[in-house]
Amino acid sequence: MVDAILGLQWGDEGKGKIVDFFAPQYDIIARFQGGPNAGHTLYVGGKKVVLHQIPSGVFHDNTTNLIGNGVVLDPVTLKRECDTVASFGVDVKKNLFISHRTHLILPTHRALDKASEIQKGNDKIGSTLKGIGPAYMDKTGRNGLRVGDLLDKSFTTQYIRLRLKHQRLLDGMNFQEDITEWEEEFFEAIEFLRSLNVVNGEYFINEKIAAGKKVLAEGAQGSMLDIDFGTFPFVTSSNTTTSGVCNGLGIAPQKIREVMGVTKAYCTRVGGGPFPTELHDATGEELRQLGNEFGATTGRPRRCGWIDLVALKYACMINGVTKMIMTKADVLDKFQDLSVCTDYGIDGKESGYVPFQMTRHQIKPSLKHFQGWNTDTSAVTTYAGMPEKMKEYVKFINEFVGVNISHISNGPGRDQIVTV
Ligand code: 2SA
Ligand code: MG
Repeated sequence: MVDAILGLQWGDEGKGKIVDFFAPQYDIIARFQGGPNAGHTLYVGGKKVVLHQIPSGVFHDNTTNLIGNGVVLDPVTLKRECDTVASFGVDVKKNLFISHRTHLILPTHRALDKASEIQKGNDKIGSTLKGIGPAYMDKTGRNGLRVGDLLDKSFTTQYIRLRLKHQRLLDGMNFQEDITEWEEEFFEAIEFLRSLNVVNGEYFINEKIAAGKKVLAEGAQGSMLDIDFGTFPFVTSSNTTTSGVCNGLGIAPQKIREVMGVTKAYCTRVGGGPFPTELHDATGEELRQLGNEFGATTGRPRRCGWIDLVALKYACMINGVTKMIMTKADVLDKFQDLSVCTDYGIDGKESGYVPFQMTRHQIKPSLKHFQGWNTDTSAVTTYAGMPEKMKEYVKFINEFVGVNISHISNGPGRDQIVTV
């Protein structure tokens, strides 16, 4: 049996904390897509840790953590993360497993990512520059190198061949970057990677499922950044939605039970691209400050706005969400008034649909206003103890989207989460 935790917005919904919260109920936590572009923030013994590629279950005893084939893996970042995790006394050689089919991010992928963004100029995606897009291009273009290739004697030859191809592309883009240092680090890191548990991921996970083990699939980024269903081209290069769980781990759809969708009580986006409910005013700034909305990987300030129920309903449909988890509800504690978007005004007409390409239109969100609860909720431990005005807000969202919120996170702490 497999449950999934996925982001329903543009990433940074607080999935890391939620996975960490639910982790004790599972035997295996598995990442199925994305790579070092993710930034999953956890608090372990009061200390902040940001994970990028290692599943967020790694700090729990008795959980097995799997990096699935759908991930693109940067060995350098992985080694650094493993060092961090080891400083908390976790032995990754015991509880971290990596699929042999996982594609590798090479130093030249990162250079290509940078070159592509420069070439796009004002239309740049706002990529995290971790080499994600180029690594997935090499996967679908059938050129990429995989973790399993590391165990082959010809790896260095294959590496040099691919680097040469990248070098030609970079020359064509008139982009030069000295990758000598990256490459040194890369070769050190792959030595380390070889010492980890590289497994036949699809058999590994299916045999565990057959033996009755419970799997939690941990999504990265969010549904609106999905390569197919997100705000293309301002998306990431993987399927961040439920279907990605099947492809990214090698499991069949009927094995998936709960799909837990995580949404903030408001909305943020980092990088370029459309964001209908974005607030460019003091309220947006207040959300950013109160919510500490800065990229966990890049430190970039996140764009902030009201919750977008048109997009949320769409994300629930695509994912087959069975329950929603609302995070950062406490960030709204100080607001007198709140708004939610219930319709898009597209070319003068109201629409409840996410359009083909948001950038083609000037989208004017229709907002429904709510009175804020204006109480400090960060220490509340039961839903009954939450302010009535928050309950009205939650009820409206549940009814609009057609899926219920089952948990509300009211602070970054492990214990700050309330069951509805
Ligand atoms: P990429 O690097 O090619 O995947 O970028 C493509 C777009 O996807 C967005 N993206 C993200 N959005 C939110 N959070 C992400 N993770 C980090 C975090 C980001 C950070 O947790 O904060 O630290 O800046 C993430 N990863 C990718 C990205 O902004 C582009 O719009
Ligand atoms: Mg994040």
